[in-house]
Amino acid sequence: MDRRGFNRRMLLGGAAVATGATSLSLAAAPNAAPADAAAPTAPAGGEVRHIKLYAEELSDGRMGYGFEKGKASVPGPLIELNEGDTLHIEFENTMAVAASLHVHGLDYEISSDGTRQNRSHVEPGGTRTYTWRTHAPGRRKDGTWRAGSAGYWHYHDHVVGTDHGTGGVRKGLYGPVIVRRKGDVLPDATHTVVFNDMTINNRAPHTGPDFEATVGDRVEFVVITHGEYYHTFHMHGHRWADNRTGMLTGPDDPSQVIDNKITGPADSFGFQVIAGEGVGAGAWMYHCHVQSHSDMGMVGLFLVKKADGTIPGYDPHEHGHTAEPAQGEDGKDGPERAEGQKEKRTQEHAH
Ligand SMILES: [Cu+2]
Repeated sequence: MDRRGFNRRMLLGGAAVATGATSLSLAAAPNAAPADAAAPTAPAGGEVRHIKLYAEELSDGRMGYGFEKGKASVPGPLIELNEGDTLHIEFENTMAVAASLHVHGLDYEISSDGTRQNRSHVEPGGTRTYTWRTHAPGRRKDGTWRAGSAGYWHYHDHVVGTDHGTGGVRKGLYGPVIVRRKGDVLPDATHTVVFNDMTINNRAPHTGPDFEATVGDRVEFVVITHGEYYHTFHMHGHRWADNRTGMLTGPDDPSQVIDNKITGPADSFGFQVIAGEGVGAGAWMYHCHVQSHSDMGMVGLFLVKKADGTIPGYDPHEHGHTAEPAQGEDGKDGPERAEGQKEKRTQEHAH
């Protein structure tokens, strides 16, 4: 199965029964759809899902979250919801220090805040269920408009090191959350870039992560910032809209189209691009555009291949970079996966 079809199935996952005929037909015949067919879109939410999440110490001193024991990664696994969904997360802290799970942007009661102040953290070896809820936008009884939960959000520890999780975040206890609205266009692949202090995804300088795609793929990026510094996220050859989805809704959408965005601690945003659209294949850089930061190694590659798999002008041995798979892809469907990134999309774990 091609990547497009595989990911679409993962996104729908256990929700297939609850979605309309349109989604089911798209999911059933991914290879038959011509390249210019309408993009698949997110279904309505309303599901109740249960997943497990572990906090683990990694052998190199980092800490990570993972859906399975022994599979923690930095960043943690992508968690996707549709507006209206509820997620119960059974969180197990396998570490020698207390930890927690704190989320941005979603609805949660104080008992799911993930802070010491209200005893919603988890002692070493302990387990706690955090509940995240989401809602669609709508009008309040007083006539004002209430925003929906849809957006590019993130989760992180709030306990390790200090009462703000400064030690946990520094060591890698963070990850992406995407809440989609019914009708949002679904990508072929999703990648997460976290500017954490002077690193990208806690990696050594000048070692990526690099992300692979083929010209024409719809690729989604989630960009999160943590730590002490402000950064600017820049991508070569590709642009996006500075709004909720990163995509224009039509010819009259007033959102600014950009290729560079300032981002500070705990900010998150996301967008989708068509790989190589109008510019072709290539080793397209993305990097922090603070000059000293890019010089110090806050840089990776968006490796956009031609249909035949080649990348003009690119010699991987020159850079020592290693490509990283999309979050949510299955290992057997793509290149060898980076450590701990073997989790399928969240919906796959719902039942
Ligand atoms: Cu920077």
